[in-house]
Amino acid sequence: MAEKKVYEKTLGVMPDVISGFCPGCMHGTVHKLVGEVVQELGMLDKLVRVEGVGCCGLGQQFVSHDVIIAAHGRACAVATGVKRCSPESLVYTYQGDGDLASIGLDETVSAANRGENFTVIFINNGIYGMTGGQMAPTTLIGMKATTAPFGRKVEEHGYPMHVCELLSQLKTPQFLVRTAVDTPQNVIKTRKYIKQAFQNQIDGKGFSLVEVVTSCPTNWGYTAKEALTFLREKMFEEFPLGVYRDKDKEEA
Ligand SMILES: Cc1ncc(C[n+]2csc(CCOP(=O)(O)OP(=O)(O)O)c2C)c(N)n1
Repeated sequence: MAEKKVYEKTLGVMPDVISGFCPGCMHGTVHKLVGEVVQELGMLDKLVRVEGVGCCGLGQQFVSHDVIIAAHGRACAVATGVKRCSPESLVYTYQGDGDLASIGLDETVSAANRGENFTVIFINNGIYGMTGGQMAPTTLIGMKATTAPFGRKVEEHGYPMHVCELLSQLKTPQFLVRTAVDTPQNVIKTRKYIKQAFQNQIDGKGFSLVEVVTSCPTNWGYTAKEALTFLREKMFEEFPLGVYRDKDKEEA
């Protein structure tokens, strides 16, 4: 039977290597969207990625633009330095929930509050992925983690943290959105949001954050298909998708 090509990587955006991510992981989709959008904006040669530690920190193997790996949680602080020293660069951080909302929460809130002019891509998979499934600030109530083997309990661990809602209490951020890439429609929406977040930076509007609620089949203990069901039934219930702040619309 003749081979039929069903997928091709966008030239110049991603290197021609086999993805090292687990089956059902959504990092690859988000990497592709970032690259394609910035290519469309004609800024690929100016793009600098500051990545957090974790599976998010594997990106340097799978993207074709410049990458700085920040110490765990410090991506927003490093991105602040890069963007302030090199304002012509298009800078984004790429961070997991452990990185952005736990060890790096101060850096995230402070950068958002200062209105730093860069873009944040926040991958919320409800767990510490790379290190083997420890509880993250975004782990759901009752969800098992290696550090919460009987499931997250409110009385011991508090409620899941909602980053878009938290940051929307600040006056400064320009754009805060929570989205997903589980269906073609959501991929199209996420593409639009990522493009807006980068366009905001090009226009000097300040801090934009795109939270992508994703699955981690390996550490959730599900198959890729089961993880999709969990994502839609449980994760989206706790983390409603939508625009939490768009200053352009507020001012219009
Ligand atoms: C200062 C410091 N503390 C702890 C670690 C160990 N560590 C590496 S990755 C990681 C968790 C990352 O989880 P998350 O940010 O959710 O990213 P994911 O792997 O899910 O993409 C931890 C705790 C480290 N590298 N540095």
